[in-house]
Amino acid sequence: MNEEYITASYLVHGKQDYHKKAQAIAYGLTVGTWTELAPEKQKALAPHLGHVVEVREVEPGDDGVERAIIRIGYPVVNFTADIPAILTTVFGKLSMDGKIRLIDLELPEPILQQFPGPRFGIIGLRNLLGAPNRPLLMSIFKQCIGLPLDDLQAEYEKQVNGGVDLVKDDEIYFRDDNAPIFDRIKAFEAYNRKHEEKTGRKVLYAPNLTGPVTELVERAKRMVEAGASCLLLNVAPYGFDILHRLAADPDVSVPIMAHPAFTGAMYASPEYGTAAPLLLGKLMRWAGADIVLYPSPYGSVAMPKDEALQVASNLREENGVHEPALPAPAAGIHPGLVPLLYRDFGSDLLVNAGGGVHGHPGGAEAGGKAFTAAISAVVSGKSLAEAAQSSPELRAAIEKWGGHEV
Ligand code: 1AE
Repeated sequence: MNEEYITASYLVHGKQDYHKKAQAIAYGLTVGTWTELAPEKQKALAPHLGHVVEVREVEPGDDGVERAIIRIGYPVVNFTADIPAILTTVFGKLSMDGKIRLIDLELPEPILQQFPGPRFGIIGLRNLLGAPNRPLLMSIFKQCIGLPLDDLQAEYEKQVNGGVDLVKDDEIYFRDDNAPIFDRIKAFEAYNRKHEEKTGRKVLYAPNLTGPVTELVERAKRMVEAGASCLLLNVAPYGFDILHRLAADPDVSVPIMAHPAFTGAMYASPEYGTAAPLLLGKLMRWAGADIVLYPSPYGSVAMPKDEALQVASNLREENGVHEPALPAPAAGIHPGLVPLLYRDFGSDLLVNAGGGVHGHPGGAEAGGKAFTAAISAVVSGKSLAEAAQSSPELRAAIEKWGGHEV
């Protein structure tokens, strides 16, 4: 890769002169007009001039619409090393200019090195949890808004006793007047310690980091000081740069979990916005997420399988600089889907469920046990049906939601 340029790839929809469009982007988003500039001005601005890397027409789809992929090189000297600078340059005004979609970004290594990336990554998380090679399991608090701490504590204990590795707050949990965040952290982390003493198993709790954006780094530090072992952040509503600043701060010394809230407004259209593998894969990882939640190809909020796999690949594959981040393809996941997730995503996967834990006929503890039985089964090459013979919790889950053997 040319180290002098950041390369952005776009999918342009509709018949047009793609070369002219590409040239207009390369000039328009770097030095403005070019050919009309006086020679001395051209000389001064030349280091800042974008260039067309590629224009490739793609086969029209079933809809018959013509499309092309355009790749533009932007001089690195135009940027500060942060996601706001990159997104504003390569897809600021352009994002509003007709049917055009940002599908990829390639950063040269010297720029990539200026992004924090995951502090823990997959290996760090596995070390923290003492779980070297199986898929990890996370449960999500549900129906927590308005509940008093005692009720939440009881729910927390059930989730942990079910055998999960992590418990996260629901991402919509902002008003916690009846169970303030620092009280939750102290209570739940105390239970984590007790649980570890009894079972030897570690559990991480990810409280929702919320509040005015200018206060988030300080608040995160106070949460860590209070004992938080992980943090949940709704990255898109707050902006990628706050994730970057949290991940880069040595005092925010716990894994950061990125929730995909609001990103559907950015990636879901095939013609506009930003492709999910870039948004939820590369950008989240560069900015420092250790774990990234996003829709799985199954369940209630589905993402097409090829996209979901590409998000995971962008989170996990070698990029020469950053630790791999852990994908958590989620939403509507129940134990019967574990074989499909394991087949498609392998071991470096966080199985994540809210309703699939709490909605178990035997309650949240049984829900966790059903998932752990399903995970043990797939890892040891057993079918769900076989595993269900020795796990009444898994049997009940399959009776309720069905089971998918592969
Ligand atoms: C892709 C995000 C999933 C999520 O945040 C969530 O709350 C899922 O809940 P369930 O498992 O669908 O109940």
